[in-house]
Amino acid sequence: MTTRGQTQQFDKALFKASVEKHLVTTYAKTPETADSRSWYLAVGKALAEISTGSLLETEKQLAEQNVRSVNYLSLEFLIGRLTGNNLISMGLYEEVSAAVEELGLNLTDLLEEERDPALGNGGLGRLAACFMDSLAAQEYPAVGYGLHYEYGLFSQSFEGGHQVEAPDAWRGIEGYPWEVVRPELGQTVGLFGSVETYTDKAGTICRRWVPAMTVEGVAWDLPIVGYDNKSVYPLRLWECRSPAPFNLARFNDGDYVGAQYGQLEAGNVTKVLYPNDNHDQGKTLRLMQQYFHCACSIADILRRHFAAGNKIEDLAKLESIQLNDTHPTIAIPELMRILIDEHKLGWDAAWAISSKVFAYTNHTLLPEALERWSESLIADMLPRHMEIIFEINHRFMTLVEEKWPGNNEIKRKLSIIEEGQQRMVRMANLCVVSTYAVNGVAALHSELVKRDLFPEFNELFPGRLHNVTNGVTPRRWLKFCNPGLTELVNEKIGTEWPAKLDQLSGLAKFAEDKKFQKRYLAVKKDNKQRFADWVQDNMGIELDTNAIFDVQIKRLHEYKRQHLNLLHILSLYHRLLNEPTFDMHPRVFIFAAKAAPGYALAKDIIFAINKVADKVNNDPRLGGKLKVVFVPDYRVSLAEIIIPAADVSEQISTAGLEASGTGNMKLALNGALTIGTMDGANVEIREEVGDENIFIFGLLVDEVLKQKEEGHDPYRYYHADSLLRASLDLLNTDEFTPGNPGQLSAIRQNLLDGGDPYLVLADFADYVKAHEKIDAEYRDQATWARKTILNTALVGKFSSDRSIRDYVNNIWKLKAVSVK
Ligand code: GL9
Repeated sequence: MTTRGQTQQFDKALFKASVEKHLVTTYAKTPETADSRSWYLAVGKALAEISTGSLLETEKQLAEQNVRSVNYLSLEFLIGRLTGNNLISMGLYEEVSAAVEELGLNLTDLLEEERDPALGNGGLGRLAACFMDSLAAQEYPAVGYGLHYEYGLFSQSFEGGHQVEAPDAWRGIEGYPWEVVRPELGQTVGLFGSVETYTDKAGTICRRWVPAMTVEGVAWDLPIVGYDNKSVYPLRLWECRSPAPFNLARFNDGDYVGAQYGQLEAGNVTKVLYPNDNHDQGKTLRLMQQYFHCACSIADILRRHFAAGNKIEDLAKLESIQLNDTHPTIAIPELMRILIDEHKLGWDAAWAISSKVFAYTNHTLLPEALERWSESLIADMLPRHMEIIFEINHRFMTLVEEKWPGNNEIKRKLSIIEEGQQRMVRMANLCVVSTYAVNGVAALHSELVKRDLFPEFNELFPGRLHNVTNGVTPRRWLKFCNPGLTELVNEKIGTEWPAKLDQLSGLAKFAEDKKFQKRYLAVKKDNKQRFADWVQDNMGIELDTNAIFDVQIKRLHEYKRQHLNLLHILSLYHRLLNEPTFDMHPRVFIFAAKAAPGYALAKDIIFAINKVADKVNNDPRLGGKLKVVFVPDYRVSLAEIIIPAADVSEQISTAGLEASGTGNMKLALNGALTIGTMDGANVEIREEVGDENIFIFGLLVDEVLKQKEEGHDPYRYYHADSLLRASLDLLNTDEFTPGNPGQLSAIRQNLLDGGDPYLVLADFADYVKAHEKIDAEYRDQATWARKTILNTALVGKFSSDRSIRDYVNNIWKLKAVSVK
């Protein structure tokens, strides 16, 4: 264990006293009456006391040195449990484990008491959390700005195979021990009202916003503890304390979010996270959340700037603001408004600052995910901002006219304002026009952003479009979640790799080493057992750890094609029962996924997988060769058990649609072999691990586009491929829903008569072939061992430390500051 960082100051006796003090004074329990949860809370509070001190000290030193920093604005930070991870970063894991043992407690059990803060939907929110971890680990000055939702992503259970959502009160009754409220940082945020013209003392005619109402923002800080150093950065989450305007509930009739609000006046703006994945719902309250988040964050950035003694003119020199997707785009007109209306800068001076402060990350090409807000909604809620957006667009259109004189088609295409029945504001266009850097999240995705999404912007603003391939933090996604592999790796290459993941390549030379192979496979087996025990305890399903654990864990979405996986399972079921010569190594198909509450087909797919699971898990004719497990309530802490146990990683999106993926990286790092399409970061994973150590199948991006253009005919595949036909037709029987045929036919219907929008049928045959290859290669354990070891060894590139260095060098231009 590390000896730098906070370790030196640790005093076991003092720490135990602090835990006991918090148990009594903060949680009103005696050591005799305390249950495991109270002890966890007290330990968390005692640790938070240490990290809060470091947070304040970091804040102080950075302000004194007045260094450039990045502000990461995101509506989502899917941080997962903090206690275990912060212990690792603080270098206190063993010490605290020993201390709590003296109190008669077991640290591993205590850590299980922590509820996951689920303040995000999936990859985009988890990426923000990994990035904060890597910023702190490398001491690049940063503040994360998000929202303090009362309810995080809904918790999921199954009733009769159907998804049921329940609110997620992640803070519990006692509050979350790691957070600290900062009343002195409170903000007041205006809404609605009108814009008035007035003449100032100098005789200038000015515009200003007169809001009709205000709400209060309260800051909560969570500590982002730097790995093996003394820096602790704030993740600052804004809570709205005032009730939302009561007529808002109207806009949310009958839906999941509406239900969380209950009585009209009960809800405040930050009550609940919107549970959508790659889908824009356009709800009024969501815009209000976005503006509330931006207004509080921009005001806080300016507060820090002025508190350090700086002038407004120097803002772009000292601050960069990264917009995580278009969700915080309204920060741009908000800063312009403050610069012009409050600091009295002229348009050009204000634009010179603003356009050098903001940078934007695009996370998706899916058209249904690109945010557009109706002009009338923005004009109503934020009238001054709408004026500013019009002015930005007006000036931009002049630029377009200069470049392409008289070309109205290009103007219509690029305009921030989309004309139509109801005029809409295109937030992505606003971002590209108003930022100094735009990036995609994997090489392929960034190319497609340039080629297909913003080709003319690339001509207009050469050099503005970048790539930064995503990454994951090796602290959580290897060192913390996989202690067995960590120990083995430490023994072979030393202990520096969690901060220098490229060093994993030092394992490659052991890939053929029989002894090492055996130990590596033994670790995998232990991890499979740990997960199998979890499944036995929580779901009552028995798993054989000799089977191939084949894992697809991610949000449920048609483009991610969980239904392609399902069709393959149905094909195996069919062959086991109908092909006397068919043989396969035992397989466990493991799914975990939440569906957006309003996404009917996604819920149908969950139901179908659950029904198929019920049948195959109990069908003696299959000889235990086929098991299907749909683990409920997918969340970060579950991923931490599933990923180390995976043999196969399913990354099977339609090519061109998964911007990057990050689960693919975590799984490869933990030694799962990828079966995947040439999509997102799969392309770069293949580059790193080599074509022999990954199973690539399916249409390429341009083949997908061509096939769509020419008109994809699902029935052509259906008639030509008898295995596909048999698999699809099973969905029309009552094989899995005894007595109720047709309960699963919506999926078949969508694929055949719905036109198969994600080309599932086009990739089916190649997918089946790739799985046959996996089956054959797994049976040869030496081959498999070599491949799985090489996956761990060769994915060092996908550390989020490298992603952050890419941002720092190419976009943010920060210098690391070591806190003393
Ligand atoms: C996503 C992309 O779909 C992923 O491919 C990408 O890895 C992540 C992070 O860049 O961003 N965009 C997006 O809206 N989501 C992503 O995961 N969805 C959720 O976060 C639920």
